[in-house]
Amino acid sequence: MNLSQRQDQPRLDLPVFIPAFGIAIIAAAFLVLRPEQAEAWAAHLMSLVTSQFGWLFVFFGFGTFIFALWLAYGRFGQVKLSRTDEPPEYSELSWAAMMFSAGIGIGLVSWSFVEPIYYLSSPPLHIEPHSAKAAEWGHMYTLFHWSFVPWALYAVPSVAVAYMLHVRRRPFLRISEVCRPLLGDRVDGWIGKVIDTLIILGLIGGAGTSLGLGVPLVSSLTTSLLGIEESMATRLGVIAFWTLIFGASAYKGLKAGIRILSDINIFLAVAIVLLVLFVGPTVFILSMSANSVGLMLDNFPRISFWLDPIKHGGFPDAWTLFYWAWWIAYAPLMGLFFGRISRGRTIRQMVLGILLWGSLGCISFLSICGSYALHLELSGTLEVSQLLSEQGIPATVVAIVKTLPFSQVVLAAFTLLSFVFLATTLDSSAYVLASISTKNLYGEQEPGKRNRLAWAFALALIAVGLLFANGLDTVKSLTIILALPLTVVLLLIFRSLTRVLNDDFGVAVQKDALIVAPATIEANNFDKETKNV
Ligand code: NM2
Repeated sequence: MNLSQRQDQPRLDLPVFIPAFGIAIIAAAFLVLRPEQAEAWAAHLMSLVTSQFGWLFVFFGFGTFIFALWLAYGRFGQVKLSRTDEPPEYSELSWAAMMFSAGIGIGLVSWSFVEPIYYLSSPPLHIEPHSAKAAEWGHMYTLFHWSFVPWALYAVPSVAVAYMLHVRRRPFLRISEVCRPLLGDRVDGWIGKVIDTLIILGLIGGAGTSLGLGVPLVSSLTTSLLGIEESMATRLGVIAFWTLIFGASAYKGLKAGIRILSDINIFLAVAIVLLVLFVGPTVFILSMSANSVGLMLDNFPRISFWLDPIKHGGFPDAWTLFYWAWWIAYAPLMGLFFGRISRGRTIRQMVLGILLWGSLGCISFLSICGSYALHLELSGTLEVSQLLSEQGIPATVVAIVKTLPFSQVVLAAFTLLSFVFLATTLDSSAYVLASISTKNLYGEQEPGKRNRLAWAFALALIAVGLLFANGLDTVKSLTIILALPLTVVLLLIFRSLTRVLNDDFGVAVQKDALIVAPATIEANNFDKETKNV
């Protein structure tokens, strides 16, 4: 093998891997060894970020939503994400299902029953706690935090990746590559490394919240199913079990198995939600859902920008900013995945598909589960809000699930659902972390096994750390702090997308004669920047 061949082999990208992995390990060690200090630091940094940059997050979220609409309905909406006239690679339904199971995870199950209950006790916009208005707004706000702005945050980087992958035909697994139209060959230098490192750190922050929420929940569900005591040991057991599964899947190629599990998960989620809808207070659930749609339509700009700048009550910081940060943290990862599976769609089909299917899925799930929990509370069947403040999310979720008929079966299904959601989110996170920290990884090539295991280990360590520095706030802080620099990276990606679209199609759309056929594409000389094809 000569030298140039050897240089093209996939290998660890040390300038990306070392700082990112180092910071992850140091953060995890700090959480384990000095949990109280870590908690205090995290709280301090979080309040610094939210107090100084809250405006940035809300402008960014709303701006991304408007940008997504412009992509769909603006001049480039008809651009097809492919070089040939082929139909979309996947049918609409399997495309939507794949996106949903990748884009959503343990977070949905954790919050579905309890988020409106939190808002009932500490409502937005200084509404009277535990009032009827607090219940209505609490229900709506949950849907707001999981629908249009969030899915737009996933949609835009996905279009950028899809364009570079299927039209420019750059075979890559790194986000820095998406910035090539803007930054040119500088993405091969330190700027590219910084972009990739920030993306890795952001994703660790996002996965941290999933772990911080998911591990105790899976542990509580499993122990309650088996009738044993929940403890630190069972939580550590969940992490160990997950690391084992991940190790096996990295070594034995269990990808197909995980894929089947994730398909089963969609069925389980639909079955559970339908059960809740039909055995629960159906009319109340449907009325709350309709009511919240109206409330949201009426107040969308208001709540998108509400920052409570005078009273500083803390609601936007703890919720809206946290949520935007959490979605931002996962956006590059989802961009890589959604971009890959969207060949053959137009930009409009892709953006509207992501916005509508994603929002519809989340709104249905959260609206049904949230209304059910609110009904339990308001009818006095179960003191959900008291349970939540005294015992936390996992115990409350278990108690709510137990109010359903066939509770053992539902509990088993819910446990499986949560476990698989946690496993698939982490599996894909570790996979992408390993891909980004590998050089010269093209097409369908896989990142090295040891690299994948190293990231799985780092995530497991962070999960352990978060168990020590107990508290939802530490978890949330980690996400918000690490997502802040990602807003700049995403802005670069967005600008890069408009640049490349203008370069390739600007003339065509100005003439109002956009014909996206292979011949036009060849004439546009797309390959001018394409290497390694
Ligand atoms: N999002 C969708 O754990 C998870 O559910 C992963 C979380 C960003 C809120 C995704």
